[in-house]
Amino acid sequence: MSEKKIALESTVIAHGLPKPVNIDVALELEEIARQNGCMPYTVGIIDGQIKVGLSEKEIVEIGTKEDVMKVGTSEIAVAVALKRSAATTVSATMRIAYSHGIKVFATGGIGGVHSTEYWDVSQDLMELARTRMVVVSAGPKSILDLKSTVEMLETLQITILGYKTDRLPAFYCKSTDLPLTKVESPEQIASIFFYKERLNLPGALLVFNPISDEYAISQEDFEKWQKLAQEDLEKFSVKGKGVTPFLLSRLAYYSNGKTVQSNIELLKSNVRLACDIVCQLSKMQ
Ligand code: PSU
Ligand code: MN
Repeated sequence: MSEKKIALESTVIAHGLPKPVNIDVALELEEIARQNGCMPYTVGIIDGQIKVGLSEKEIVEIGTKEDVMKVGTSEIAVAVALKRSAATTVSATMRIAYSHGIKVFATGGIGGVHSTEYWDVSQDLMELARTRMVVVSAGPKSILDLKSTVEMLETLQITILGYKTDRLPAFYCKSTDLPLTKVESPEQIASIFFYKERLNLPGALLVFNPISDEYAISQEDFEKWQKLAQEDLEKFSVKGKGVTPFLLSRLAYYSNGKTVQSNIELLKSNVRLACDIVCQLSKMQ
């Protein structure tokens, strides 16, 4: 039987979580994958070299150094050519992992449509539209314009499933009022993916796994902190790639670390579900 592989990304390590817990989390996620019968491959770029499976030393490097780039698919070649070290986002991680034959990927929250007054739509969506992988996340990041993100996912023909839920989860928040197709088990997810391959249908199977009750943040608390974080974004005129990391760090500040704890727990839960899906897929092949 072939090895059971899951991909993990490195932007959440370098730019999503605060130092130094980021490194502990990255290593713990890998350990959870192993305990659940899978080999973790954390994707990143070290001095221009694409790594599918960063070593512990490389994870520490990506999680510590200050000049680590954040690259989506469009900047992979830039980091390689200029021999830079880079953390890969959902889009770049998918592109690289897919070309190495990995079919299942676990992350925290996907990128999407931001609520800025100008056009800011994550590259994640384009990659999800063209690359056939199972991607497990806790929903679009709550900092996004969720309605527009869902519409955009639909336009791009991305298959979306709610794991044991028929309402869109939104990262730290367990649920919204946006409807979803519900699935009940990793078996069902694996069989939908099996048919996506069999029928030669492109694009990701995006599985939204809601954060557990214990770590979920109430809509009310989230909105309070989000308002303050958005005000800071405007005050400091942060733009482009900086937007997501900036908002996440301001939310961590205003929530007194609560959002960080939630982010860590949802990541762990997504890795567990991703492993269950890989195990089901390997039974089907
Ligand atoms: N999930 C997390 N934390 C993160 C991210 C995801 O829990 O920091 C990262 C992912 O790498 C995702 C990126 O691809 O945020 C989206 O960034 P942007 O909005 O700039 O495309
Ligand atoms: Mn953006």
